[in-house]
Amino acid sequence: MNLVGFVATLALVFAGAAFAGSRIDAHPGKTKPEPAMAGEMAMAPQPVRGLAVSDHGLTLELARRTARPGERFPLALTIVDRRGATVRDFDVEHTKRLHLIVVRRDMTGFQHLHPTQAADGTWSVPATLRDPGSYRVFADFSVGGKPYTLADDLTVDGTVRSHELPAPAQSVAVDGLRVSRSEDLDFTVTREGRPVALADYLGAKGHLVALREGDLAFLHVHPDEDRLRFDAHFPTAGRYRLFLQFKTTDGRLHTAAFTEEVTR
Ligand SMILES: [Cu+2]
Repeated sequence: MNLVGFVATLALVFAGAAFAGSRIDAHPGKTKPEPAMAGEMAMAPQPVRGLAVSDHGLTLELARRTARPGERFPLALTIVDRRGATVRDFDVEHTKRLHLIVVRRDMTGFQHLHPTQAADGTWSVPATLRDPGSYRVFADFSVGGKPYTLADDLTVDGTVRSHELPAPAQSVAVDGLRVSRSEDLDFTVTREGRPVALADYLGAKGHLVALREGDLAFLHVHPDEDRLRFDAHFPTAGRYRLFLQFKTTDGRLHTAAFTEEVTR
């Protein structure tokens, strides 16, 4: 490599670090990246998760990796350590010890499940995957204070009809409700124009999962304590699908999905 090439590579690495370290407030269609401060530059960029079946010594093992469309089946898995021993002790995160997110590769068919653990350490939950296609299964948990998001694919045989990601929108309709968002991921829920009261869900006003288009990288998005507001740090430009879940006071759980376009 010649010097010019070396300098260009360094500049690229530096630009990458600066970008990853900067705070991005994403809006549909535009962003306003704040200048990266010296302190933020020193911070390790927020790692994306959910791209690997194995990480830091733990591995996700699905009991089966195929299903028939519409068939109810036990979606079962174990988390094993380096020696192949089943992990049994999990920390409680968002009121649960293991969160399972299932979504088709085109980001349709989103499900958020909470499996139960058998005495032998196996996690299982009844699941139904309606449409054929390749599904991503994310196991989100924490062991010994360290968070993990491991993922594997599960295939449902049949003719696949893929869907394009919907365009970004300021509000979406779900279950007779209207969910509106602000530029900084502050959400409001209304019914016929009037605010709707929300019950707590998983120890907060709501739960948000963000997945990146293309590789379905999984982002942890942290909720505000008493509002339907979230603090997201998108690692790269691109399109993301946001899955917002909240509970109304009648006990029903609702899922509203938004497309987020993060630009440089
Ligand atoms: Cu969960």
